[in-house]
Amino acid sequence: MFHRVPRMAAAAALVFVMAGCSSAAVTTAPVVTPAPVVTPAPVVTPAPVVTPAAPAIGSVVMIPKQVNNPYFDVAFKGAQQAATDLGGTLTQVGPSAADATQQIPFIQTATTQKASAIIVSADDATAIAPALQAAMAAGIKVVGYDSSPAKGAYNVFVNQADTAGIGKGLVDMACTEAPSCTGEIAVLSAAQTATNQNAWIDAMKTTLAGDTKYAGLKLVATVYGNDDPAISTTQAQALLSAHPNLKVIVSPTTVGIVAAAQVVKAKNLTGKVFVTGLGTPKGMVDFVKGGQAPVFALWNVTDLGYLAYAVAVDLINGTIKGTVGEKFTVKFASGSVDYTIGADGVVVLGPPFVFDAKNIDQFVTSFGF
Ligand code: RAM
Repeated sequence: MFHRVPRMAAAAALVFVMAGCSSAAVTTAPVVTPAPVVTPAPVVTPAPVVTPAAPAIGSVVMIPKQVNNPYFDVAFKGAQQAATDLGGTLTQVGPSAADATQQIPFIQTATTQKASAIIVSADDATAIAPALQAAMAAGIKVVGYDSSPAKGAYNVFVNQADTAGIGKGLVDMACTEAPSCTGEIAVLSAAQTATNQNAWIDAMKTTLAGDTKYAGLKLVATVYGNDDPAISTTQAQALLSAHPNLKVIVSPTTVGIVAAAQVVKAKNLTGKVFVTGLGTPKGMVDFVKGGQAPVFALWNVTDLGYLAYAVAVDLINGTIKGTVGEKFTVKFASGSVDYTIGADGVVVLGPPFVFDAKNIDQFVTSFGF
């Protein structure tokens, strides 16, 4: 095999020989090494990176227990903010009374209109279950919030707080308000069929029976105001007439607690009968300051709506399926929170806040509802 000597290399070798043979100064032309011939690399246009398109979020329908309840308006605002942040279009529709029979047609219409997700607070867990299962069979994601549909009739239920914790919190607040944690207490609830209300009342009974600390408290009645201001007022008045020794009305509903506090005030029973439960800071601030309801609790309802919508988006995208142990993160305006889906597909927003004279003004401002 022959190696070709490049021509210029040969010429350079020749110059060295000549310089070595003679002492005479020989001027030689400088050896110019030509630039190597560079074959330009072919221009390769990189293949575009193809990211599979995320499914469009589409239309999400929010169905509260009832539409004319300020609590659900706040949750809807939170969900609207999430729709702005995460995409999709959101509508809220629902019955004007907290009634499952009236709630079902809204679920059916959302199914016919091929919503991508339904976010629903159940007026009655089992009554609305078949309509929700039909929606799921049609490929619609179902997210329960606030009041749970029956198991198997939702993909994820967004619970506002731990149920047993709410029950214990309600009893503890009644214990604080009743003189020496003693006397008759009664519950003014919402609809008789409301899953969340009934679960909290059951948890209250478990708490009352489970600790001698509460032995002095006697639960004498549970009545239902249907989350209707007029019915709640009548029920509160009836409680006071039927139980003249009543010390505390516990109302785990934002509508009932206001009605009860108004009745106590109007009947000049301030300081004799106390009200507690779950209410909004704005709705209750005057009664905290007026002494009718020194302490009560709630969660951030705006965040509840935001979380429910974020879960719907993750289900639509397929990021989560609603399986126990799945993790996801939600970016609230206040910061990111990590969540894990628990037993029965339940996600818990977080612990509730307790309001009293010391912090109520601050919460009226920070919550804004
Ligand atoms: C009412 C509704 C709702 C409940 C709140 C605290 O507005 O009954 O379901 O979670 O109060």
